[in-house]
Amino acid sequence: METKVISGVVFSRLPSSYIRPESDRPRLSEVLECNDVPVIDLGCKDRGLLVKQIGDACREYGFFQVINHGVPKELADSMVKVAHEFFSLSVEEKMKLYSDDPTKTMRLSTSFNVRKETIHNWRDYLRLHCYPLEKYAPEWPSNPSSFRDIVSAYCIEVRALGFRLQEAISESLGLQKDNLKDVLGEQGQHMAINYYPACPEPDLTYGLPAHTDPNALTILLQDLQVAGLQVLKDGKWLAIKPQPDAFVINLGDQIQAFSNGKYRSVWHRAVVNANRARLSVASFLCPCDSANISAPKELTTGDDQAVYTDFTYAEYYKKFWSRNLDQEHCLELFKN
Ligand SMILES: O=C(O)CCC(=O)C(=O)O
Repeated sequence: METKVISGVVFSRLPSSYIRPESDRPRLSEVLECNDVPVIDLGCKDRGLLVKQIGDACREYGFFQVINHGVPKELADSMVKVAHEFFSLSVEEKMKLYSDDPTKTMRLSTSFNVRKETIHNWRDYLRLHCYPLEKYAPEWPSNPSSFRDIVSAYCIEVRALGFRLQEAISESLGLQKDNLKDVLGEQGQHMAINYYPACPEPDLTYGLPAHTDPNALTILLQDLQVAGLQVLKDGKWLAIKPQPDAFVINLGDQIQAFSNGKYRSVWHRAVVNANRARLSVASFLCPCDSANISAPKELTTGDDQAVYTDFTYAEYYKKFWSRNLDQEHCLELFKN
């Protein structure tokens, strides 16, 4: 099939290139509603308690939600609004930005990696490099006209939030607060604005199939109106209900490696629905390419032998994009 954007195109049936084999469908009726995802109040004045809550969530779930996170509500709302406006542009306008080359620093694309995959996913996405802003913002879409200003302001706030979380995560491992950030080096920042149009046959396909994130930390802003994110816990898929004024935080593969496997980079997926389009904004903090990812010696002593070989982030990222999204955990390929 000629692959191009699906937002703004009307489909009465799901095209065959999106249909998963029977053994690999979302089985939506078996998914559990998850009401006990940790919701962590970052405004908590008791640092010890906050760090403990974050450590427990990282160990048991690999993801959590945060409230009182410091990102102004109006800014998060504007981010969602301008993202909707972008995906409401005409197909012709959007196609001007289309590329299926994952090395591009700004592109509108569809599915996941259309050059590699055999079955497509019911998603369009705008992928942006965001750090340093002065370098990348000038290449972002200029339509809608407010896009660059709103997204730039949002990126600055989200980066600061990510760093605060990384400090607490480092402390929760019994380390100095800057230890994790020091290993990750000058971090890159990417954004995926995901748009999942209403799907004529949502039982047969995914918005994004199960995957873990290759980066360090993901900060996800979800459309409040339409759920779709699911997380694997103890072998069961849990539906994460969007929570007002909250971000979902996912640990990525690099924090799993840094923590010597004590914390989990969680499998997650996005499912689609027949009635409404869904939008999410994922911000990824990524180690610098030359960062040497290895667990600190405090976490690899005694019985805790190093689980993974040392690798640079550039090596890891190349391996990740050379594969299909839903293969085995990429970190398995770096085990000792
Ligand atoms: O849309 C979502 O909720 C999940 C997005 C996601 O997993 C991603 O962009 O990697």
